[in-house]
Amino acid sequence: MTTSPTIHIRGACPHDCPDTCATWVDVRDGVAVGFRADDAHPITQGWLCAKVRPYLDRVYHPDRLQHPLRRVGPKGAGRWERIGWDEALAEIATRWQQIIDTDGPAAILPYSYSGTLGLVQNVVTAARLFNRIGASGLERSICDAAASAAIAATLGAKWAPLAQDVEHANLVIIWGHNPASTNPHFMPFLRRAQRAGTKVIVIDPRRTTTARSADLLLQPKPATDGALALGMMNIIFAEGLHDEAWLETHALGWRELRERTTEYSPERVAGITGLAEEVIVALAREYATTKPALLKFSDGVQRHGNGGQTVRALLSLAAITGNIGMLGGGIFYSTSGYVVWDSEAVGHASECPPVPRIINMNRLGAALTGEASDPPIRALYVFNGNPAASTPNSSKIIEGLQREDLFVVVHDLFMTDTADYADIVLPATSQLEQVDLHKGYGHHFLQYNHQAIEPLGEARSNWDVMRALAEALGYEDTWLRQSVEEVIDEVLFATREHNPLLTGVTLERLQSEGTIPYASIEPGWVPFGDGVFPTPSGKVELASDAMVMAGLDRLPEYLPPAEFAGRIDDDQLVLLSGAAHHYVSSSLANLAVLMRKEGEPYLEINPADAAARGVADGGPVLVSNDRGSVRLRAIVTDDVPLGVVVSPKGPWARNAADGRNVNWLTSDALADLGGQSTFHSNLVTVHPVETAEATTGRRELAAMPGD
Ligand SMILES: Nc1nc2c(c(=O)[nH]1)N[C@H]1C(S)=C(S)[C@@H](COP(=O)(O)OP(=O)(O)OC[C@H]3O[C@@H](n4cnc5c(=O)[nH]c(N)nc54)[C@H](O)[C@@H]3O)O[C@H]1N2
Ligand SMILES: Nc1nc2c(c(=O)[nH]1)N[C@H]1C(S)=C(S)[C@@H](COP(=O)(O)OP(=O)(O)OC[C@H]3O[C@@H](n4cnc5c(=O)[nH]c(N)nc54)[C@H](O)[C@@H]3O)O[C@H]1N2
Ligand SMILES: [Mo]
Repeated sequence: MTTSPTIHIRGACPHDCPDTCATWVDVRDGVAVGFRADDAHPITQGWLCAKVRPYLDRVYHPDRLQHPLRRVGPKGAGRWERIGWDEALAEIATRWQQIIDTDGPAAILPYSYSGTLGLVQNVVTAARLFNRIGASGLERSICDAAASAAIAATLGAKWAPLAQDVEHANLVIIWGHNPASTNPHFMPFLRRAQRAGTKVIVIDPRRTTTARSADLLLQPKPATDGALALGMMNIIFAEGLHDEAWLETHALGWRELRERTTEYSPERVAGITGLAEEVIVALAREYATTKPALLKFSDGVQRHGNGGQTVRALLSLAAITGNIGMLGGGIFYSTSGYVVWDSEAVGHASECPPVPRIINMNRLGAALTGEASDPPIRALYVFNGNPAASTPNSSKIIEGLQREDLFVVVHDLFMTDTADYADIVLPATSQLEQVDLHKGYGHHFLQYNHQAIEPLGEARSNWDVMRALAEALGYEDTWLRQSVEEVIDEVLFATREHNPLLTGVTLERLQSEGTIPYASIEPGWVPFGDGVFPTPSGKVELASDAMVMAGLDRLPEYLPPAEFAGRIDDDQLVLLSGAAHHYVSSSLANLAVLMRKEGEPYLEINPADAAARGVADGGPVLVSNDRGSVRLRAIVTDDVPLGVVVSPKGPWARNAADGRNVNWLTSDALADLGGQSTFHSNLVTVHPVETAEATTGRRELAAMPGD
């Protein structure tokens, strides 16, 4: 017997994570038999995270959708018939055309976000066909909108240092961010720095995995970080620890900011944050006098009603201490601003009708149930997303998805919580079955993903489905017919024209080298190192007219989120719902090996809060608020402080006994900036399931934000 040779094909991890790992797929006889990390990649460094290591379990999962399906029973009843692609495409095109004729193209809403982050299978697919149709636009603000807008206004661009350069920091503050779970390939660099003497401080209400290995953990009350940062600045200015020379040259509005910070005395900030005055003073002094100091945050800290102003306050801290533009110091949020794909090449919008209206994705449930009325949404097309599981205020979304007059198409690899409510379900390829180009948001590399195996069953990639739908609708534009490689070539060429970081980057080089660093960015390189900021003034804008236009104060300020200000019941706890260690949002949350590791969906609760409610460790609890309720398993732990409970995102509702997940509780209220989601600004009550229906008396007053 002869064995066929194993071939090795370069790829990129497509999931929503700053690491964007470089991978290898080992293929024998057309079957993927190995999935590995690239040893040579400076960030991936030869290892994959716990989530992605068993990736072939996802690719060859027995539940992979293999062919198009049409609903035969009532919506959500799970009864389907197999149909062919031609029939599916013709039915979608006919229904959409009818809707366009009666209600106009604005009645069609595409919904997509982060299933894959690839240029073609995500960015371009989300734009071209829907631009051509003139469909409703989607405001993609579920994740990072407030921080992105705050950074654009203050610094001008989302630029960050190289992960490797954390070794030059003497102090790292990780603020409302859990990289041990959410940015794992940053951790070895942080550890190395720590061993060489860098101090690491974590600021998070929860004792996270990241916090366990830090030198210090500070646990402010949720959503009070803006006040903490302003309080630190109060001390820094009062003690003359600010860098006046740097501010004079590089910043706009620093004197106004100094004036503003006088409102945030250590005493007042201690009252707001729950941290002791001495702790706040010591933190301010340490941050201002230990240089370089790196402030690393991600998205958790901005997912509150006051997220935009909170991020402005964090950025201001780095500016007033002159840390920006210094090797080892500054702000590490995201590297995504280095290469911004040329939007005309991506979407060809100038050749299309104008976008008739934009629906905020966080308001999907509201939009489907009446908020979008002129015209009402009649068709929803979901790909790269699982809103029934991942978008806030799920019960509204389910209510909307059940509308008899709404035509829902879902394109996914699996029968997800959202696909459950579809009229037509289309099977999608996995990353191993498609071609794409990726750029990391935590590093400085482009990654090319080659197709490694043939599509499973009749699965098709996002771009292939878009092309087929364009054809079924009769559009003849060449940019709706290109191959994936042609799309990459076009967007790369257009972007390279105005971005020197892509100098010398070609499709051919990407295909042969797989990983290509941005030109001229290498270890030791410092963002904003030349002191020039791509803002209107060319300076760091601490006071900002753009923010006034966006409805905020000119200066950073602290206001409690509306959800907390409207608190009516002292029995309520603040629910934080961040990333699960073993899933990426709801993706991968159907892999048995990962579900075993993550365990049954849980709620972490402080021992005193548990005792006050008769909640036992491991026992079932009903967690509720006026948006809904969900049953979870209690984990009684002092990893969470009094007044705070934690339940991560990710678990699928359809796998839970009550058919729900944590997003039945989360708010679809928008934050102060960018139409941002507010996943962490939630008040809930918690009861053991036995007494869930009983009315409970008033409890001891728990520590709450805003107190
Ligand atoms: N394993 C894993 N990795 C992921 C993801 C995943 O689902 N799983 N998701 C990916 C995506 S989509 C994103 S956007 C990123 C998110 O990356 P992160 O922002 O690192 O993740 P989160 O867990 O959402 O939030 C981080 C921390 O914010 C804390 N937090 C909440 N409210 C506050 C507050 O008011 N103040 C402070 N100081 N801290 C607060 C939470 O306790 C949490 O520990 O991760 C990406 N990586
Ligand atoms: N409670 C709570 N909820 C949250 C958050 C939170 O912190 N707390 N975080 C929010 C954040 S930051 C984010 S970014 C969102 C993410 O929300 P979504 O973008 O909706 O992400 P997922 O839930 O992972 O769903 C992605 C879907 O895309 C599918 N998919 C993957 N690859 C492909 C492909 O190539 N083609 C097609 N057609 N489908 C594909 C996957 O199988 C999966 O079902 O979740 C948000 N939800
Ligand atoms: Mo996200």
